[in-house]
Amino acid sequence: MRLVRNLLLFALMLLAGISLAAPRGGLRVERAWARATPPMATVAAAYLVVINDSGTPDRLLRIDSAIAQSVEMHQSYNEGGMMRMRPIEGGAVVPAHGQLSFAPGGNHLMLIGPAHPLVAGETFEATLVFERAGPRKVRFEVRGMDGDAPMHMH
Ligand SMILES: [Cu+2]
Repeated sequence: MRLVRNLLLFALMLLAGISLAAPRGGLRVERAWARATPPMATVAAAYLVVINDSGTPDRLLRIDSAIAQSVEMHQSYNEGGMMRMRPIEGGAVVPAHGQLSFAPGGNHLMLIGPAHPLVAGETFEATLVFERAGPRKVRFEVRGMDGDAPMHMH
């Protein structure tokens, strides 16, 4: 009996340990995709949503990927009726119980100097580096150029 009880206790401890370790920052990355590019494109736009289920804010510091020379986080803003963009400095905040959204028409990821044209149906990998949650591998799906938003200008 004692052995059984000890085994049960051990199993409970294991479960507790696993449930504590599993959420790791409480972040989920969803809807990671990039827009297909013409053959000679020098930039490409990519999007994703980071959902924070925890009560602690985090920050997306940078994105590493072999798909481009660099990946910048860009913020869109309106200047005298013109939509313009600028890099988000110092990382992008993922609010507690909230989300960080990069979506067409708003903030976006800019792939500077793509290694090759992005072709619809292909995928590529990138690593998101968070201040608290650390590195996260994410797979982006490339979608056709005739997507749900117009191409934006640089
Ligand atoms: Cu941009």
